[in-house]
Amino acid sequence: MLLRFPQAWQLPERAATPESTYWNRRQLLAVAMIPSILPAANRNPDFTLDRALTPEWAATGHNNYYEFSTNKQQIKDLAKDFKPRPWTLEIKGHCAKPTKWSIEDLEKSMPIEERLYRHRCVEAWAMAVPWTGFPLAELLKQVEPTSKVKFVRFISVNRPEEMPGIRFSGNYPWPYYEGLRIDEAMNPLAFMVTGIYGKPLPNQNGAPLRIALPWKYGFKSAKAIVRIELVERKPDTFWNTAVPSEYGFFANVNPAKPHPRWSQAVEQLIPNMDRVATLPYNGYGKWVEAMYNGTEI
Ligand SMILES: Nc1nc2c(c(=O)[nH]1)N[C@H]1C(S)=C(S)[C@@H](COP(=O)(O)O)O[C@H]1N2
Ligand SMILES: [Mo]
Repeated sequence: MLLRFPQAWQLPERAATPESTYWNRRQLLAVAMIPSILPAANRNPDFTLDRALTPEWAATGHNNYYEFSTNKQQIKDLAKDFKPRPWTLEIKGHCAKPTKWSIEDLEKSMPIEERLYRHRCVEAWAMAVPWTGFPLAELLKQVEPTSKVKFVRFISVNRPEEMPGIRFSGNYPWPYYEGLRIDEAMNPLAFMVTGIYGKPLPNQNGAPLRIALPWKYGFKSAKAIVRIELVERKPDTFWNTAVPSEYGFFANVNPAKPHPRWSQAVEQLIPNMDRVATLPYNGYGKWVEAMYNGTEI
């Protein structure tokens, strides 16, 4: 019988080296590698999921982004030449310190973390993804809003030359714009997004900066945001202006309130379209219920 003894080069490094030497060397390597890799954002343990994460290819290949197309599968291709950098975000309106930042300034100065969030489109498809970003409240605090501020407006970029959907669907009120009440904007769930699956946000998901509001239908979460305005009056919003009978201002996820053309009681998880019961506030009642006193749901 032939007994086979592994050669040193066949052993895992762990087995051939004393444990402490191995780990020290690993730590040195890790330190040496830092400049060449993106620092991984810490995952915030407060946000857990009741379902599997959506595969990355599905979440980045099935999109709504009318500036490019109404065809969800084509947006990825149509958006590939969009230039998300250089980019400036401006905050103005009723505040002590109106400010402009480059996207790099935000990535450096804001407390970047990862959150697992559900995402529910008003059309009834849904996904669950790891977003990277920072709380909107942290950003708004920087400009010192005055007591006049009752609402916040978000304005998306307007680049018809890079966005065929703007060029060819002329009757929509471009650029895309959305709004929140100030308490909604300051809610810890309202999250500014710069990445997904630990990578920079792809163009089709709203690079370089979009918002995620997981208790509301997806259309409230504007992509490619260039300006935030702090205002006194309830602002108009893109979909409420375009089709007021179908899309409201609050748009909190509500299984009991059907869309005029379909039920909202069930949602379908991309990519397999598994059917799951829709939850009030998309399952985020614990964070947001108190803002609405039993109304708007
Ligand atoms: N500027 C802009 N933002 C937008 C939209 C859009 O068409 N334009 N679509 C909204 C809708 S309806 C949804 S469901 C989400 C989709 O985000 P996702 O493609 O990253 O899943 O983006 C929202 N934000
Ligand atoms: Mo949507």
